[in-house]
Amino acid sequence: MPAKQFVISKLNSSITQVPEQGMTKEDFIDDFKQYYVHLLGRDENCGSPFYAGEALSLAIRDRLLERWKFTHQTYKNNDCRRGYYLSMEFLMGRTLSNAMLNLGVGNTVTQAMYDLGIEIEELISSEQDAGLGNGGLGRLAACFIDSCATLQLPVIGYGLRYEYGMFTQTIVNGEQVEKPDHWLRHGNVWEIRRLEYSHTIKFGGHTELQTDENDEQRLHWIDTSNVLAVPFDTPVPGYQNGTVNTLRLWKAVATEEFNLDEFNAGDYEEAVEAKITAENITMVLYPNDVNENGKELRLRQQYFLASASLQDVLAHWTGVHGNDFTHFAEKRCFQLNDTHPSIAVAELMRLLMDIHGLTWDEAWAITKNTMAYTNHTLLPEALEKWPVRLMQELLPRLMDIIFEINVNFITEASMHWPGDSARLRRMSIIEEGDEQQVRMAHLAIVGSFSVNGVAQLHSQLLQQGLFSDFYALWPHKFNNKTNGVTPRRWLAASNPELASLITETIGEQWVADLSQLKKLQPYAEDAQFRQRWRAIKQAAKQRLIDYKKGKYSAELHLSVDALFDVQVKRIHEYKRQLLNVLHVIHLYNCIKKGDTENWVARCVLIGGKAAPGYRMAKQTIKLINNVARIINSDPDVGDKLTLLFLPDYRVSAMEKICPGADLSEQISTAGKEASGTGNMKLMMNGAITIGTLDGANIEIRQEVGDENFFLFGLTADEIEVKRSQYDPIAIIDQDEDLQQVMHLLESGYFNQFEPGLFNDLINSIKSQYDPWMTIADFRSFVDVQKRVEEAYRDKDRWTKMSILNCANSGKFSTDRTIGEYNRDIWKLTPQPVKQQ
Ligand code: B0W
Repeated sequence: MPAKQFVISKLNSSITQVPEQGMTKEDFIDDFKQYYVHLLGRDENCGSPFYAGEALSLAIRDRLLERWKFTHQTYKNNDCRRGYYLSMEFLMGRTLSNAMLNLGVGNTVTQAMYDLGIEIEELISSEQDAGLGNGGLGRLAACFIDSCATLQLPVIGYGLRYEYGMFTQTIVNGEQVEKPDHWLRHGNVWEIRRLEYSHTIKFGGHTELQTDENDEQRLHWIDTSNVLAVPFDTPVPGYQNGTVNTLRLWKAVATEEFNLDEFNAGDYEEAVEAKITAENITMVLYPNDVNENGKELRLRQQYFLASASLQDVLAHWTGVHGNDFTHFAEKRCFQLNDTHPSIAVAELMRLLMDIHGLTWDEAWAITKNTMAYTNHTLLPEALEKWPVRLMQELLPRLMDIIFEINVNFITEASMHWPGDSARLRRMSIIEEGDEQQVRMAHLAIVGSFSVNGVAQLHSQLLQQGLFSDFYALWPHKFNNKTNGVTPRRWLAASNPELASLITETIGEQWVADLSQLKKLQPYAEDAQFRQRWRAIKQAAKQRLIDYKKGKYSAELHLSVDALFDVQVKRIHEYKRQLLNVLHVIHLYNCIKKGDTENWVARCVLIGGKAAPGYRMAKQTIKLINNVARIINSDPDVGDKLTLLFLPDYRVSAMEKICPGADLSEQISTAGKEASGTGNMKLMMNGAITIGTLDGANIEIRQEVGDENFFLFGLTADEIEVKRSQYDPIAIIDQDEDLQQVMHLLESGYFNQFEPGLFNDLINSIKSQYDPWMTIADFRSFVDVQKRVEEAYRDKDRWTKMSILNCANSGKFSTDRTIGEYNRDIWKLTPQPVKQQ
């Protein structure tokens, strides 16, 4: 229910009379004290940085709120076309330092806190990560909304406000142990609850034909269990441009009438249970990443997000245009972040027909002209399917609509391929079999005007493989949008020393136009510049050591002169952390054999979470920790080699890791990593990639040149050709180094008191059916690692490569990615916001 107009207009007039909050150091000190003392009730005796962080965040938030309001007004006044990014994940991380940077008050605020005897870094570090995502897909959504605001595009992010985000990972006896992440325990100063924009979401019940007042028959979805969707808004500031967009996250709340009914019937327990069931919907993020899932609660989450967001957009529309949807498709556009919110296709049909009275054809024309779908993975285990039975039970009206969409679609496709029943069966939205299933990707493709992959190779593989039938039918729908990362968080904020050197050298425009980094290229030849670059990298490595040493044992042999070799990402077989471990064992074996001529000291850092039910991934973590324990305590090794598993890898950890990385491990089986985005963050911070021709690695290599990239491994085509005669045992037999590595592993050297512990892992890579073909790439990986060492020994050469990697990372800004989404798909007009 919108607030009454007269109240708003009064508020408006009074607000414009309030002077804008000041931006001087003194203004921040005043506001900080005000919040610290009067709102939070703290004084100088409170030692915790948490409350000081809250007070400062509130002072910053005030400045965002003003700009937020002006941004709203601008969009409203211009009645502009708008975009909506629907995503089950927004992996935002921390907010304070990013907000300071984008507001342009970093130095002022740092100084203000300093004057109060407070280290700004302490406040920044005291903030909890908002871990509302698994990995790349969720972080991409967060980078995207940062870029939308920076490009001044009218885009709202819609997601779920999970009470518990991605679990906290602890390591006990080398094994991953998951702890719940109750990130909202101490509240969240950045969010604003907007009860007045709540919506009701239906589940269950059944449909019934009823005759309406115009004597028309209409389907009604009745006898449902309802849940309330309550929005919480977070401001999303653009980079120093006055724009503040919105991230709107939905929380599930039991409806009052629902509980009252039960309560009045005298069934208190059932009323409580119903409340718990309802509120469970947004209780916890599923930590599965690209692994198998299919839980009913997950489908409830997906529908809850889709329905709440669409109702919100339609309520706003009818508030301005009444029930006239003639221009809706010209003015609105939805981007579906993978299939997770793709039930939106059917839900928009339902809302337009059943609630707003449009005909099927009118509703379908709107739906297929407003929905766009991004695919993020080719892995079959991640392709979502929902049993028809489950959908009929939970969302009966939606299932009816999906059947009808499918009938119309099959009719269209059969005109294109008359009699080709095998193809039609392949393409159908409904998969036949023991149990009928809804193929969500097919629903998303049929219901959208755009389908994109997230890197060139990935989009090409979609067109030639997974979606080839659809590509043949509708080639115009398909396009590529190579991923990016926001340079604000991933360079300007996380690596301030390097950022200052860059700004001093080429000016400050690179922060909002990353292609400017190219201007650094000539400086790779400047010895003085190289020296400064190297000093900054060494200092970052030292900070990383201090951070790790503070957290773990002090006896570790860590030196800034060692090569910092980094692989941080979700643990998955296709990402081949195992290949990395095989190489580490090989290096260890060389040391033990005394084969250490021209040795380059190396510190291998591996971090990432395994899905709690993914056995092989969890064993990989255990293996890394066991190998680390042996290597790090072997006196023969000393400082030649260190292996570290970094527990609880997350956004704020990556901000610390990126600046200190030398080598970026991107070693997935070719054709399996859709894009990768960690590869871009590391490149931007001057790390050099060792990688396969997979995902965005290919484009990274194109940008930086072959001589500044360490390429190895089979290509995606070669992998598929070799798969049928893959014989890992024969490969092991012919490679002495590999034989010795396998011998160490199989002899139980790393699991002396845990016999047989790694048998499954060992057997998996020795199997001719190993889908990830790890053994196939071992030799070429080890050989190119030799070339890495050779390059690293030549400090000047390495530093040049590092500078050139950063200088050529401009393409991998999400400003470029979002620019392309907008040019090809959304077609929104930038809306500059005037400071009023
Ligand atoms: C994430 C979560 C789930 C789930 O919870 O069910 C399923 C699939 C994903 C997922 N994540 N699918 N692909 C990704 C990653 O997306 C990023 C961003 O595009 C890519 O860089 C990665 O290559 C891809 O694995």
